[in-house]
Amino acid sequence: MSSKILYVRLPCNPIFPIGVVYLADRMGKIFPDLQQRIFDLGTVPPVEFNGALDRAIDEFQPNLLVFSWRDIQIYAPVGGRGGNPLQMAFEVYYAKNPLIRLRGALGGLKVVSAYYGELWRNFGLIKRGLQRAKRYHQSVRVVVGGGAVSVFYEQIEKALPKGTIVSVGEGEVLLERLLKGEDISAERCYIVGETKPRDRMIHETPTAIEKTACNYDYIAKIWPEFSYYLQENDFYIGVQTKRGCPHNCCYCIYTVVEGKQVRINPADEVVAEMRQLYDRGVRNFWFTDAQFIPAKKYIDDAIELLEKISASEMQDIHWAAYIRADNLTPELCDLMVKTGMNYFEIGITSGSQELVRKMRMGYNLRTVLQNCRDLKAAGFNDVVSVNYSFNVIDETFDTIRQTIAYHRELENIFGVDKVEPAIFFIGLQPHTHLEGYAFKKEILKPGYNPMSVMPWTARKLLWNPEPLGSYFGEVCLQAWQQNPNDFGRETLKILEERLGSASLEEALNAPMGDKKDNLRKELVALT
Ligand code: B12
Ligand code: SF4
Repeated sequence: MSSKILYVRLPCNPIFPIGVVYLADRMGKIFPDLQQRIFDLGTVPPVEFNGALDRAIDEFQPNLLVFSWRDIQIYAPVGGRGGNPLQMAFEVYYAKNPLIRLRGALGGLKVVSAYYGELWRNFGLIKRGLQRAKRYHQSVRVVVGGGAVSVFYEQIEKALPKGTIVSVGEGEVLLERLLKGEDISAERCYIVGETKPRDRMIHETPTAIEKTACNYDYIAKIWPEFSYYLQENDFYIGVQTKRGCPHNCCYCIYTVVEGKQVRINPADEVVAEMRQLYDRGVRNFWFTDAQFIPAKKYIDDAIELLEKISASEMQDIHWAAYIRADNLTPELCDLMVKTGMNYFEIGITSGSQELVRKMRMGYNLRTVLQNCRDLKAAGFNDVVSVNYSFNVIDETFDTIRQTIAYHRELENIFGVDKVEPAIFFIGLQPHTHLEGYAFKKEILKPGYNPMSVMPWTARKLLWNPEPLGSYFGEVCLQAWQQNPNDFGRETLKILEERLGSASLEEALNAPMGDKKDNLRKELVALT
């Protein structure tokens, strides 16, 4: 029987479903006669999810259902899913005023029920899709994958129908093998009720594939709603230029999901893909790489790509990406500005070199500053988002002061209004060094459920351990109260008022030695 694949992107905020687009493109190239259809629940209003899924299945009658699940975690310092989950959690855990605690609890209840509601709704959609498709093909198979599945592949087993293939990381090779009827046991996957995920499966190296430009003429044929993403002209459409990240940042799982081996997509193919989107009116691109310039040795690849974009006559485009700003050169900075980079995120996590080293991030903060100066000199005048996650490992009042000094220097370079401090607290993820650290410190016990948002577990997973946890809790609550619309800047302002700032030199040097005694003394003095 020939295969008919229906790709169902499970409900998601409207982010371009680049994962299923790439999968369908690749399968279409390998199997030209294959019948495929993309169905994106991200473009469907919630009340219509069930009906729309039924209709898509009735119309297409697939015998292979590919479900793509993008995100599950909700610990973001922004609104959504019934409120600001970080704020509500902090109100419950740290507010002294019982009324605020109550408000947090009520809000938290809403967020928690929305979270579990969405989880069960998605599992329900998978089961429903399977039942419906069985009307047409008893032997229909279900495969699930995507970012959320890669992170939580071990936890979702219990909630999925028997026989579901659960995939970790990239799905191209797995789907190809499935369609060829080949053995899939060596792939990063398991089958619910038949096989178990291998120990440390996520750490297995993904198989490299040669990426070619996505054929958007083909995609438009198999995806009737493609134009939905072309209507808004401020929408950033995903384009992947490479896969993999060689770093070891203690809280990050990208480096295992995508693997440490960086695989560069040929620059000509990337440009050809952008060109097709450009011709359809797209002007904003998000390079969806874990890191656009993962290490120094990939600078030349980034230069080649940007030179080719520059030569392509797509002059009025903008692009954004996660950028390790320690890997820039003046030439690269010029090209970034020239090709229209108008937003980037630097995840330095802390402005203290000492902590950056302890978190195994491999950043040299002095180099980052120098490169930012080069970028400014090249004419970059847009917004840079700097991600700080306080209190990851061994934070002290001194390291907070250093972060303040560092941030103020970034403001000196780019301008206060151009540097957006995004204050996160890490949502602890499985298979990371930080998880290992939490086991060692007995904050978590092996066997905990990383998907749980029940208050007693969430308190540990929303990483903000004592002795500084309550202190940060109190500062953040004050920031939300004083200036909820500028939470990041307000938090830094309060911290500076309370603790002062270090000198920049202190921030940039990573002195060895134990500051814990100082921290204890300062905490006692504050209480
Ligand atoms: C780039 C990125 C962003 C960009 C997206 C920009 C854009 N316009 O596209 C920005 C910064 C906006 C972003 C935001 C968020 N993101 Co994000 N993001 C990523 C990142 C780095 C890459 C995603 C990507 O597009 N990759 C390229 C495409 C081609 O790969 P893909 O979609 O994963 O698809 C491949 C595989 O997953 C697989 N696959 C996909 N579906 C299926 C289905 C089957 C059956 C099979 C077999 C395989 C398969 O094959 C595909 C092709 O190889 C990932 C981390 C990572 N390294 O993967 C996180 C990630 C997807 N994000 C994540 C999250 C949580 C978020 C946020 C919700 C964060 C927050 N709390 O605010 C937000 C909001 C997103 C939203 N829906 O509104 C999580 C999701 C998992 C989770 N923890 O819940 C990830 C995995 C990071 C993480 N480890 O936590 N993100
Ligand atoms: S550089 Fe970024 S993507 Fe790479 S391991 Fe560190 S946090 Fe993760």
